[in-house]
Amino acid sequence: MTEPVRYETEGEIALITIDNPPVNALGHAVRQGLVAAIERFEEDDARIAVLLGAGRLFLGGADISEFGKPPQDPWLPEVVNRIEDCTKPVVAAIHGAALGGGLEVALGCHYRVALPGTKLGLPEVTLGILPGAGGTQRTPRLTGMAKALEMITSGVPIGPDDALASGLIDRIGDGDAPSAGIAFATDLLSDGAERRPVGALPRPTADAEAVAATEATLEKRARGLVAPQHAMRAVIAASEHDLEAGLAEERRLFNELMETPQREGLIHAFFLERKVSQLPEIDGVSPREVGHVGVIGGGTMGAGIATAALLSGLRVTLIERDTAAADKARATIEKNLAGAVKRGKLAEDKRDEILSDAFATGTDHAALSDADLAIEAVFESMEVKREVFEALDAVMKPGAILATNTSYLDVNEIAAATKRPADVIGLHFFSPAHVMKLLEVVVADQTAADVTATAFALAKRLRKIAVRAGVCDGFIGNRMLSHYRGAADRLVLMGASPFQIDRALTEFGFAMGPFAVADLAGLDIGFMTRERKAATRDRRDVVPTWADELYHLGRLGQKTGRGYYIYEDGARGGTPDPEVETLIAKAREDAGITPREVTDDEIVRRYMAAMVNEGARVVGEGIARRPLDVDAVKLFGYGFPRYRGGPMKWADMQGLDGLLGDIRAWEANDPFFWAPAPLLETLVSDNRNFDSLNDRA
Ligand code: 3H9
Repeated sequence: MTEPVRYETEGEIALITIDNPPVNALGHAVRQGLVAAIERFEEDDARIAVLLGAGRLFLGGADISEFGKPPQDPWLPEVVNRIEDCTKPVVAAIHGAALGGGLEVALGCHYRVALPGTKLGLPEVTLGILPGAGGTQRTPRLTGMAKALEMITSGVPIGPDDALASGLIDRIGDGDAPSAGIAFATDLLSDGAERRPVGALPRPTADAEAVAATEATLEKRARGLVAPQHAMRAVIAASEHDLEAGLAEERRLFNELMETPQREGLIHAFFLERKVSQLPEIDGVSPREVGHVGVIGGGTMGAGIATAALLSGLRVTLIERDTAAADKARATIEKNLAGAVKRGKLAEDKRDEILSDAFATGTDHAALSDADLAIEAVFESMEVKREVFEALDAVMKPGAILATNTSYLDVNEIAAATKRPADVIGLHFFSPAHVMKLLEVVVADQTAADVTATAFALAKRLRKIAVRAGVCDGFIGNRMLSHYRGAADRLVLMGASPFQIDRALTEFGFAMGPFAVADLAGLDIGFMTRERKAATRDRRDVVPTWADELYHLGRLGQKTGRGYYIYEDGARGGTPDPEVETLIAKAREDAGITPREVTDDEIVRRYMAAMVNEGARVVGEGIARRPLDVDAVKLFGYGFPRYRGGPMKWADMQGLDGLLGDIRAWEANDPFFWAPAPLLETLVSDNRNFDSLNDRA
């Protein structure tokens, strides 16, 4: 094993290199090595030191995997102080990224040079903590309060130009990091430059205006989040105290955050985002080449998929049934791309190039004869899908992948319409497909491993989070949705209103409640799903007759201006509709139910228990490989609050035995709906949690 911190000298310059792949996280061995290197530098003849990161970036921050374990000396704040106190000057030469504790180490150095393209940031709030190694005190001493508040409460990194202008770095270098560092150190030596500790700079001037602006931004963008508020207070402390007292306040606030469930949820989300694509079945399997993608169907979904593919540099041919429909799809894609230009995600000339060179429409499947992958996004009907797949099978080249964007149909049955079921897979995008992060990769019985690997590689290229799912009605996400929506419908019969339920769940942290979501998607979707399932429905199941009535009244949600809510003049936010309450009262009466008061707490408890119970079934049946796959689906496709980590993480944090106790109690009155998932029962009796299953294949 190589040393995590190397020490070399080049003439009068010492080079201290942190080499701890993959991201040079500041784990225990690195911290020890850094202190030892500084001590050695103080003792030898070198006059200036350059601190470097080996590999593709400078330093990725504190080692997040150490959080929650007993701390080991030296702590990062002590290491940063030790660098700052070094008796000879130290230069940070930054390339790639200096993030979190990594930037704090650079701020402990006396000078900073960064290469073009470097990201400098303090993203701790995205993990539910704050910069705890002096970042909240040293940053404002260099940049002033406004910039420091912005960087630290948003967590968004800045580039070197911005960093130079705001005083965070001293120079933008060229070449590689060692040469830029050595060049800067050489200049500093010839100028006779001395140590320049950031901590010795005067404390920043208080800035009430910047604080008020930050408060307003947090109110809008970070409601319910503790870390940005704490981070703001820590930065304010820099303007109120000397360094030592400011650092003590930073530590106090940092320690408080370390104890919060939000920190646990956000760090779980950080790791699952990376682990979700690590699957033994595709480990070491080479994906197939994909350069040309066919999309069949140019409705909202197909056009969104085509847009996502075009934005990531793929060639796209979109097939529609006639020229008019193809033109309409083209217009939708042009609108989507114009949106990307407006948001600064795409240059205007690049957009023109995409539309003229990379995009084509057609009305004949034969136009896909040289496509590497076709994604079908036509009407949700098995008959229609099978026809499309037969047509694709006839024209597509050997080795091409045939994918369906179905959201619940049986992918095995679709695959059986072709002579190449090994090349068939489900790619379930979420609308709008060029925006939503989630991609469910539905692996059918005969799907080849390299087809699955290609789906994961494609997701990465499209900058989406791919989650492996097995075949069942609704896969992971929609299968669970239909179950917990069932819990919401039961809560309505018990006495809660749809509006109270939505409010309680948005308070919990969901982006939207289930009834507002249904209005957005269209009430016809829920109605069709109920119709489709009618033949196989258990007679003990509850059918929301009031929702069916809304459908029959033509109240389909936002698109008709009325659904559960009323949308005046095309407004996106609705107001509760008293007529809905009347329909519900009638449904309760018909069912012989006397409504009772339902608390917000009970709403959350039942809704979440239903979600977790079905999630446990999904994992128990192998539809999701691991609980973290369920969490990823809900976080990236269903507006689940990231700071709660996902439903299975939430359940672990609540305690599975208590949750199972609730489910068993409700089961007594409604045994059909509340039967506990066998996996949940097993985990409780084995005294284990969902997380214990996350490392399995
Ligand atoms: C902090 O610094 C607190 C201090 O203020 C106070 C302390 C007292 N630790 O993302 P990738 C793993 S908090 C441990 O795929 P990329 C990651 O899980 C920290 N592990 O690479 C993955 O593992 P695996 C503040 C980490 O090139 C592998 O490295 N810093 C850490 O796409 C590759 O990661 C941050 O919040 C870590 N800090 O992106 C930065 N970082 O292969 C967090 C990564 O087993 N990191 N790993 O799945 C990032 O944003 C990105 O990883 C980075 C590289 C941009 C650095």
